[in-house]
Amino acid sequence: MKRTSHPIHRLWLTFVAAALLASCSLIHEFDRPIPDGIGSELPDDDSMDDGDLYDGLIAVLPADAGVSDAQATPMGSGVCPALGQRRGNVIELSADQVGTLPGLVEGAAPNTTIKLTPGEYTLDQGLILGADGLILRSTTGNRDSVIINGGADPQVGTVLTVTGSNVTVADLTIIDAHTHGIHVRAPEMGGPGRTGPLIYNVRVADSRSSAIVVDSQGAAYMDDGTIGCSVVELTPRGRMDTVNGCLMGGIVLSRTLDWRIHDNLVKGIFCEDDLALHGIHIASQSARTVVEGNRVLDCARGIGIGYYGEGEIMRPYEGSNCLGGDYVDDYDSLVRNNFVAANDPRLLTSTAGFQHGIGIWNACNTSVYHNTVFSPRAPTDAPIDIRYPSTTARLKNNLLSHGIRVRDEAAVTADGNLEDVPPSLFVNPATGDLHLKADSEAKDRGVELGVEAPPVDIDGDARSDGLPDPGADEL
Ligand SMILES: [Ca+2]
Ligand SMILES: [Ca+2]
Repeated sequence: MKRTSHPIHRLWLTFVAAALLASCSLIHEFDRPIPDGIGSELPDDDSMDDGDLYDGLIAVLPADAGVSDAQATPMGSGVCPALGQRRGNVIELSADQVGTLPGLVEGAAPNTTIKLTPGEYTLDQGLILGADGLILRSTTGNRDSVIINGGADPQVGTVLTVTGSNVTVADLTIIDAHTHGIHVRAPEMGGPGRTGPLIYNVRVADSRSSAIVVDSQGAAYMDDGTIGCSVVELTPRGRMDTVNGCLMGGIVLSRTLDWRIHDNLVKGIFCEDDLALHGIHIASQSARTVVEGNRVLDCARGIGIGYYGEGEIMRPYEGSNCLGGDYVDDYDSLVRNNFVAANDPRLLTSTAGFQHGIGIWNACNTSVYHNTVFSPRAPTDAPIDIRYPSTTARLKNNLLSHGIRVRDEAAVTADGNLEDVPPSLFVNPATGDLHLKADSEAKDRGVELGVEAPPVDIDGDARSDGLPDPGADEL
């Protein structure tokens, strides 16, 4: 662990060149349990009755096609089962009826399911999902079969605004939002908060501001939600056209409690001439977020827990041990089993470059276990960057291509981390596949975490041999 701010640049030019030429399929055979995540869980068929959302899993889907999806967690796998179907009021709509969609969605009764048949739905206004229990999804379960197109149109703005409790958006794609692809927030300042949104098996591509945003209206909060098994990406087409400069991230949570962000692929959140927010950015007094099993590729900053160094205390959390009076930007969050990789030459040569894989800034009581961070050259900060005096973090069994950095009087407990490891440990680091090679030197070199040990790895493989492998992958 380093306490210097001057990382040595090591350029593996031969390796990078090979990386650019390499191609590989990252589709694996999956036979794995759903992990015991902290926070909200996906509904399953054991908990269902007429009052519940889902009553059984539909057929397992094939893995989606496409470059990004080849690096995403396959749908139908143990950690990303297909969502079940719900009984009750179902409305089916096709793309030639898109003109009726905004009114239909906004006027829907609670617990309505709106299903879209395959096709492209080009909007002339955004959709407001305000009814409790509303579900918007495709008929097929395949997220590539339905595209909701925001046209980068200011009239449309944000494509989906979720204001109800227990709203589900699933199995579809959103492209070219002028603002956000999905914005989740309680409907009114001073009104009651909302809970329980689920965003699942969704792809959000080329939003011109942060792709998925969850925040509050004053003290009306949106808590206890899940964003899982989804793809968020920014391609060169969207990157050249952003609306707030580079003030944007992939998945951005503010003042939220008890969210779970799991098994997503977040890719390409960077700008050529400025510094973007994180691919997964949890800040502004959020608490108890679990960020696990995600692949964060080619983002200027990978995963951020806490961000602001000072501010006004807007949302204190009763029951947290972090209420010392100083401003804290995040409480009691957990980051585990994530892959973060930065290889894209456009990112590495951008003005800001690759800053850090995981940033813990002004975050109290944060656990960072079993993550893998790789880049072929040293990050501007570090693979894990810990800062600000209110930060207390536990870093255990992380596997890192460079050294951890601790600064600004942050307090860290570290054990079992492997730093400055070579790319030869990994299956294909140049594509972000940070699984361990069978003969990897990292095997079995972590420390026992006891009750804090994640029960499974990024694949859903059990961590049961008593000899933890550092990083997100257990062999
Ligand atoms: Ca092991
Ligand atoms: Ca594994």
